[in-house]
Amino acid sequence: MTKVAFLALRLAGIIGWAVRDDATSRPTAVDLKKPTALLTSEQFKQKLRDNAPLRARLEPQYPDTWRQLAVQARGKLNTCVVTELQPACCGPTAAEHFWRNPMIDLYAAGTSNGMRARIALEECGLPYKLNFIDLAKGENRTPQFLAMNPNGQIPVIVDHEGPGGKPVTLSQSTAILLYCAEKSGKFLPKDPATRPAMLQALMSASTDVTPIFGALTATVRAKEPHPPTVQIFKDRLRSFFKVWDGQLAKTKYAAGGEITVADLSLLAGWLRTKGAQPELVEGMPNLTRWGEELSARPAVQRALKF
Ligand SMILES: N[C@@H](CCC(=O)N[C@@H](CS)C(=O)NCC(=O)O)C(=O)O
Repeated sequence: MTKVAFLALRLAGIIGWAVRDDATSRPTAVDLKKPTALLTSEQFKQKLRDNAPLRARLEPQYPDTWRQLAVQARGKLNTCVVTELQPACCGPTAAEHFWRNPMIDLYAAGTSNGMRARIALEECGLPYKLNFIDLAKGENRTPQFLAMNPNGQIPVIVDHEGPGGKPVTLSQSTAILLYCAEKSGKFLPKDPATRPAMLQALMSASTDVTPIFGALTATVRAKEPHPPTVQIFKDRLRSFFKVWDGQLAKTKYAAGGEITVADLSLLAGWLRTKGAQPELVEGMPNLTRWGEELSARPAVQRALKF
């Protein structure tokens, strides 16, 4: 059999499977999207590895289906049509969800605030597309960007299906974090008694740690750095982390025994400080234990790849 004939048969088989999978009258993946590319299994596996938005979109809602998808990618098929195979594997409901559920657009760069927003989207399992904004090139100052955030600051999200089905444009990394938490129902303690501690921890992470890190970075990068000013910000930031280290000696996470938005917020500040000024978080075993545990989470790992 020629290679072309083999691929044609394979294609027919996969599409047939997609149609058979859909036992209801709902539109199938085949109706919604035509196959666009034949991929080798290696290319397909790579696509799965690279496709964080696809994972973010499907994995939380369809963990079993996702595993099935991964298994198929591992060996069963030598070739596949990626646009057909993904929904076909997931059955009609997931297929509809996959093709119809609109994405959130994230405009960000790998700064602490950008990380905070992306960690929120990944951890909350919300489907999104990253639009990288190159701050050095001034991409945050274009008329299009300023229309989304007149302050010219990343991160910004555009949720094409916000409350009431209407689009929402949102800046401020902590607002985005809370928006994602509310939208997904994750990382906000249900018990009202634990909410004050969560709010305090969230504000400390978002309004003490991150702005001081930002001020420190600006003074370090100034054309003519003023060492005493740099030192003031370094001391201040280290003292905040020292308090966090003490807190994390008493509680597993920032606001108690469960991971909340406060942890996701603090993590962004800790990771950036550890990367840029490691001495400011050194010698803090509880903070290190906490930071290493959280940063090993697959969703966080995905969020850090800018
Ligand atoms: N409070 C804002 C701060 C955002 C912010 O400072 N963004 C920085 C990057 S971390 C930025 O876009 N700077 C570019 C500029 O101001 O020109 C938030 O939490 O999102």
